[in-house]
Amino acid sequence: FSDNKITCIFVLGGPGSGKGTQCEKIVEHFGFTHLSTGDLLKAEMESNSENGTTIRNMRKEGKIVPSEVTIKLLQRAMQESGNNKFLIDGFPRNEENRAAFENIMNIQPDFVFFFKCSEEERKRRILNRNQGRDDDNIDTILKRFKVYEESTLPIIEYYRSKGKICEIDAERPVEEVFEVIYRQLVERMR
Ligand code: UP5
Ligand code: MG
Repeated sequence: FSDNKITCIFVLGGPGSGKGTQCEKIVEHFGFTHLSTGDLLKAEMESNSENGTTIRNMRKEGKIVPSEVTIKLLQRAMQESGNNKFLIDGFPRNEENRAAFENIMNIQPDFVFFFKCSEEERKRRILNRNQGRDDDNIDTILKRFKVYEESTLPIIEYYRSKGKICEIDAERPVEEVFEVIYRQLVERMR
């Protein structure tokens, strides 16, 4: 990683695989700005913007919001951060997201963390989360899982074919997962 270029790491993995949890820990130790597109979209929805209704409806069905909406929010957050090192959590989720990001932003990820975790464990985690997320009900959870399998797994395979996947066993306890991530980051940022 050089200082004057943008460093970008995508963090992908199924709903409940621990993307947000691990990104927060990475931020404590490395100088990244953490941008969860799911959180950015939720904030946009709650701000009563013109896209609010679209986002609310898509979230309820676990569907992927069109990239023009998501990328606009990402661009704004990246500019406002004043940083040049980004952890982009939960994006790109499908081919349309991926192509639009690479074309519009002209940024390629340095690499992609892929959090591998069984559906059973992810379901358990989300149902235990209990933070009042509008999409943490069993109906929507199953839809999110399906969309992930159909649309996001192919993106992971795309980056694997480019040699950019850093696969993490995300089934283990939070601290153990983070130890592996920490070592990977130290190694890759040398
Ligand atoms: N937990 C975490 N790690 C654990 C561990 N190792 N062991 C035990 N427990 C662990 O973790 C989930 C829960 O598990 C927490 O309670 C945590 O304490 C515990 P979290 O870190 O929140 O997992 P994460 O992978 O971030 O799960 P999240 O539910 O956020 O994933 P999603 O990908 O489903 O949600 P996101 O917010 O990214 O997207 C929501 C919706 O927004 C999507 O369904 C979609 O409709 C829309 N969206 C778009 O359209 N476009 C986008 O680009 C992004 C989102
Ligand atoms: Mg999350």
